[in-house]
Amino acid sequence: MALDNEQLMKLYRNLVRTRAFDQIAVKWMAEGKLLSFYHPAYGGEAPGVGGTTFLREDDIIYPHLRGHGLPHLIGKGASPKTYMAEHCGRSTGSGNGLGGVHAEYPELGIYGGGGTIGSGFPVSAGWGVAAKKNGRGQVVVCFFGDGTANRGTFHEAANMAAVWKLPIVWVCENNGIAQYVPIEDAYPLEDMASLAAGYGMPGEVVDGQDVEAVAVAVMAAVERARQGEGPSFVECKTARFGPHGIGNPDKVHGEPRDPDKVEALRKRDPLLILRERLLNEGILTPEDVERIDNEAEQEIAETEKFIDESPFPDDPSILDKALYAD
Ligand SMILES: Cc1ncc(C[n+]2csc(CCOP(=O)(O)OP(=O)(O)O)c2C)c(N)n1
Repeated sequence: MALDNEQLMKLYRNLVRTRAFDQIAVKWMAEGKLLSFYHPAYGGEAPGVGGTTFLREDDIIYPHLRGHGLPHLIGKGASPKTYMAEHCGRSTGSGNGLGGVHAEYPELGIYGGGGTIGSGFPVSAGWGVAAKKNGRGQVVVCFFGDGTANRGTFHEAANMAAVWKLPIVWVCENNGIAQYVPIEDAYPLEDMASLAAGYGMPGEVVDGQDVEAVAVAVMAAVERARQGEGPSFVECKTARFGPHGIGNPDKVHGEPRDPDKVEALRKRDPLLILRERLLNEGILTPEDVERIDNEAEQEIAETEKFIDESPFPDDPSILDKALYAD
């Protein structure tokens, strides 16, 4: 599947919006506006944006922790306004200000998350069972990091998904480091996608800095799942340009990351790679670049106003609403 110009522009816009919101989250965290912790998506936005932008509205996703799912939520069409309000603990947030970093947009197939990494695997398998049973052709896309793939929950869920041919796409965002642990200390093979062979599903490696390559690979796996052919594994080789989380030292093995290596990673910025390509091919003009940047800035200004005007939750009865479905 090749993407048309309109689809490429959609990816570009979502990357720009993701980058802008990710950067403002870091700023708001420093200012104390953002109440929860934050793990920036910076440099690793393409798997989330590429893997969600062309999903069906009723497809289900489990977002990765980077940017607390901002790339995935923006790609899926969720409102960054209500998500950032959630991060800031406001009652207008997607979880009434009680969910913190976890987003809930049930109408978009986003049902929250968990702080325990790897908790997304079994719930994704469960959603896969539901999707298979209801016959509506929904697909589940579960995003996770390389370190998270080493949790036992992945292997249980991957096995069940394969045996029952569940409509699930496992998308590994491999940035080569799990907080401070380099992948070579935690995983014996070159590619995480090799894990797929153990469960009899296709495993593909893509350039995770090329958002189009991600979108094409994930959507092919999604179509396969929709046709009833079962799960697939897509590994996106990506990067993180900054520290694991705000307030964490940017270290590996207790030593600062090699600045030359970080600089080399930054040369492969997913946003700039796509921008350059679209400009070279005349799909995007310099005026478009400015307009899209301005639109993102405008969206942020509106979001900030919305947050500043939103109260913190203060009515205890909100807990009933949060715990029980109508
Ligand atoms: C069970 C569990 N152990 C440890 C943590 C703390 N923790 C949060 S993110 C993270 C690293 C995850 O690495 P990876 O899956 O590679 O994702 P990355 O952050 O590199 O994108 C760790 C250790 C946690 N949240 N849950």
